Amino acid sequence: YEQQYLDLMRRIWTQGDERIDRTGVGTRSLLGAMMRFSLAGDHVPLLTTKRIYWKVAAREMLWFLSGDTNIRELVRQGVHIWTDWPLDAYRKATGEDIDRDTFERRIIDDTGFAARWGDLGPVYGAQWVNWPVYEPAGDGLYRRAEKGRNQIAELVESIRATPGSRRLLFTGWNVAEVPRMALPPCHMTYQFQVADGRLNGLLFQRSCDLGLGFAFNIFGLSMITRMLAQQCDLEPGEVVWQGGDVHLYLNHADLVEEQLRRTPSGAPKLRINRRPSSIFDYGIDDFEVLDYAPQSHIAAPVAV
Ligand code: THF
Repeated sequence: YEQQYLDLMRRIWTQGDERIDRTGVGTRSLLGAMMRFSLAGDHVPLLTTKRIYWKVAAREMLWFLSGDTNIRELVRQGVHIWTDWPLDAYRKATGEDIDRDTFERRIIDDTGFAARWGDLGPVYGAQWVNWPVYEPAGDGLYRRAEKGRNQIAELVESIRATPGSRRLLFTGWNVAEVPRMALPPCHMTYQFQVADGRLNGLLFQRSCDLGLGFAFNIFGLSMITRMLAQQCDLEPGEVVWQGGDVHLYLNHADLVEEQLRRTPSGAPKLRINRRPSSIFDYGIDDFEVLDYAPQSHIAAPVAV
């Protein structure tokens, strides 16, 4: 199954359109790609041609579902993948040449600092479980309702009540709020389908860092599909990944060349050890990956 990924990587590296992107690093890029992976028999599309820290991806997914948009809880759990954006904003705003570790320490130790500098704006979690709703406040004015829409809770209800629906989806792309986000959602729309007692999951990702982020995003899609299936008494089916702008950063040359020399090995499985009482009650210890014997980790810088 992983060959699809390596083939796409090779195609973009050799044929992608080279341009300077938003980050200034430069990419080779292609518009439009699709991959499919089966989740049957607990299989999970976890890359084996390099080690993926799947617990980092799992903690990130649980953080999205909690509705949190501040990096503090992630940093507390030893997850550093979102630190670079607040750190960059802090450095630009203050001119202070603070290093990453010191910044993260202050986020953990100082509640006020975390509130001021650790928040990413109304990103994923905010839209997933608390999409803003406005209600009439008289005189043609509207005010923001105290409680927003919980797309995830509504999705669970919809899968159970109307499994044949073509509207089983949630999205982070809130047009009105995109300008206030530290980064507009990359993995932006998730859609589900019930077929023959199985739950299939699809992700549309408008922008994909194929060398780094993809592995996390496909694991996240598989994980939430498994969780939803469990909550709705369905078997896991397959996951479909659709990429918009799929790219490789030019400073990932070593990673790309090394990974393309490797051959996929083994078939990892994801096990959920418990059935929590709702989609919001899962914890990291509920997840276990089996039969994962990846090849060595390949370090690569993240473009901010
Ligand atoms: N920006 C860019 N340029 N790439 C991305 O993948 C990306 N994301 C999120 C938001 N912006 C992005 C952040 N997610 C890593 C993994 C996921 C990230 C960001 C960084 C990363 O550095 N992974 C390393 C080390 C993991 C670790 O230290 O635990 C790896 O080797 O996998 C895509 O959602």
